[in-house]
Amino acid sequence: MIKIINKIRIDFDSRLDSISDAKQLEQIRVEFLGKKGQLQELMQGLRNASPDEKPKLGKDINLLKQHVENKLNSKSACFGAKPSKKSSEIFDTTLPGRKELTGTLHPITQIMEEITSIFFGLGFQVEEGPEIETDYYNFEALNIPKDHPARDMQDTFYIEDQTVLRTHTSPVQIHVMEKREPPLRIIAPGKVYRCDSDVSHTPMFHQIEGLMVDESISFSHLKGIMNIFLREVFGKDTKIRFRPSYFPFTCPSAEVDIECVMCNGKGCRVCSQTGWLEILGAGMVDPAVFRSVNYDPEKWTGFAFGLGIERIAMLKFEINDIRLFFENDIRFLKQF
Ligand code: 2NL
Repeated sequence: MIKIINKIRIDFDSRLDSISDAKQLEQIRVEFLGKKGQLQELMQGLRNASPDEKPKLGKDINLLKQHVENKLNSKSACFGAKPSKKSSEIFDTTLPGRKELTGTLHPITQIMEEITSIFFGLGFQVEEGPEIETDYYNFEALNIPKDHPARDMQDTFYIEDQTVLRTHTSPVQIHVMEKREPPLRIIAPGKVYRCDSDVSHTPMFHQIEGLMVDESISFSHLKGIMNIFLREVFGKDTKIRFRPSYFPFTCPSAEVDIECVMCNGKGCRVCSQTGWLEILGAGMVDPAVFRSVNYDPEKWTGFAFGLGIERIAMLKFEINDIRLFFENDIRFLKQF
């Protein structure tokens, strides 16, 4: 049997030397290591060996097996593919590469960037500020005194007695006015917080506020800028109307509507049969606000406006539940 083992070894070595491709290599592998291969046959022959020969013969067969495996493996490196590996492990260098999946901006971020860049083009500077504010910056300086009904309207999250999560981005403009003299053209985009939750309200949402202060700024400037902005976002033929309204920080105040984008003014469920959609609130800065930042209301006038990003995004993308923006379901997000 020792002779057979040596013969197989010599036979294997000379066969391996003569091959020239991976296919022949695989043939040899099957012939020697396969289920019906020569080494398997040797193992079966071992059963008939005498008990004192058996250990030595077993050891020799194992050494031969190792020799065959090692040589097959190093030879296979010459041909690229490794025949001793499972087909799933073979690396096919001819396959095209896998594409890297790229993400997209969140729809809210897209709208924020779009609106910000429109105002940037109109000469407005972008300003940011803290999301945690004092009662003074969120309310007092904006002419919203304690016990004023407007405070209840805002459903404020209180952190401490005099500390709140900002309910609008107006405090940003107060900070800027305290630091700088007019003329001023700024917008303040960011997160705001109100204790409210249903299909059209979430406790955190996004707002953009704008402020323009100079000598002899009038309501016509406000109308002009709002018209340019709304036509840019909703299309150049957008119909726009101003309705009288009330905010403690502006006087006079207005709400600005566009013709319903769903029904083109005919009346539908989205516009509650009115044909109009409320888009933003605006007005001339109340003299009381100017006094709290030490601006002379006799010298300076200005307009301000505020709008909710989620509301704009819902109308633009025809989304009926605001909560979809915050679930971060990839099937929702990849549509934008
Ligand atoms: C709305 C209405 C508005 C303002 C925000 C403002 C800021 C300063 C002074 C005066 Cl510092 N006004 N902001 C003015 C009018 C309306 O927002 O419905 N927002 C979603």
